[in-house]
Amino acid sequence: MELRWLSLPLVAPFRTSFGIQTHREALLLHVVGDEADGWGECVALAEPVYSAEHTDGAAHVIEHHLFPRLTGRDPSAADVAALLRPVRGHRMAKAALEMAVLDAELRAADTSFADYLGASRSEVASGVSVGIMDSIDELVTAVAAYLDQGYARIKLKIEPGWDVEPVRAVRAAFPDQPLQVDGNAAYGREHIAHLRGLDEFGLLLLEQPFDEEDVVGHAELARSVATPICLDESITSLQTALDAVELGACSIVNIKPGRVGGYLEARRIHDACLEAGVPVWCGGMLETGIGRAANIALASLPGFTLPGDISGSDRFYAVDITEPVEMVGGRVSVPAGPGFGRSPVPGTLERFTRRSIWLRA
Ligand code: OSB
Ligand code: MG
Repeated sequence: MELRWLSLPLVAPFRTSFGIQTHREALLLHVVGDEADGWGECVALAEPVYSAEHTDGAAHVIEHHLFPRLTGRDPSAADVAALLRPVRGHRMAKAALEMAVLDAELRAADTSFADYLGASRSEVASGVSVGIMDSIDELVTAVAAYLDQGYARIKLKIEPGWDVEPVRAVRAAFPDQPLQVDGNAAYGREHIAHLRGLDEFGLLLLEQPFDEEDVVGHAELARSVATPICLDESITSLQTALDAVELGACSIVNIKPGRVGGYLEARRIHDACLEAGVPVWCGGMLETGIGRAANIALASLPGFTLPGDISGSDRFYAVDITEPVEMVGGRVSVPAGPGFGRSPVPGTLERFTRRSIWLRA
């Protein structure tokens, strides 16, 4: 297996409550199988500011703790999570490894991920996540441009000092557009009364305002505001998803395969939420075409009833490392090819690769 560190420039800086990104430091895994190769993408960010994982940490864990647990076993993707279970946490690292194995396995069987999942939709609704900006005018202009392109839903990043007024301005400019906000854990329970100020804007949801560990705080918030609460950072597994719903901490779940340890666990969360009547949607981590294509297939399962953070490749990248994901009329197409449906374009991959190492089975 090969590990590749890439650096892709973003079309514009992306600012959230936890920092400003100008590049995507991506980590790709390339497994060379007997019958087919497979690609995985680790969604950890360059710094551990969204969650505890980060790119170099994930690479270290994959090289020294995860990959050695698979060598000599030739596991099926369905066995990977169990083999890696002795290692605590590091879910994004585990997810990337399972993803690469699953891609190779599906390619060998000439099966698409959507067919493997049994999903039936051929396209899914495409939303866009809009960063924090320097002024409200700049934000309204950016949102107008995304709506002109056709995006089916707008998500605004918020933080203390950038919430009620920017949302008021966007809502006033676009009274009927589906709109939601994401606090990325920048708030605390002391902000509950303030967050009630968002209730008048008819938001689809308020995503993860409090700390990852403050599930009880989110339950208190959910009882105190009219806007539905959705959790992102707090949902790290099927168990934590079920617990959060049972506690009343959220009524909607953001599913990010990397955050929960892989696409197979993501599928289990989807199934349980569908059964429980809890709407889910697919989050994003500025994936390259590899992870973006995989997310589209996942989001074609029937419980994904809200538009995902699955925009076209050009929302973040002038040049993607794969054939780009295209958003047309607010929708993106479910890949039909084998595996996750996208592979790196060789020259482009080399152009953005900073470093690579081989791990031998
Ligand atoms: O909280 O959803 C988030 C990006 C990086 C880390 C966390 C988040 C995000 C986004 C962007 O909101 C989603 C995307 O990839 O479009
Ligand atoms: Mg989020």
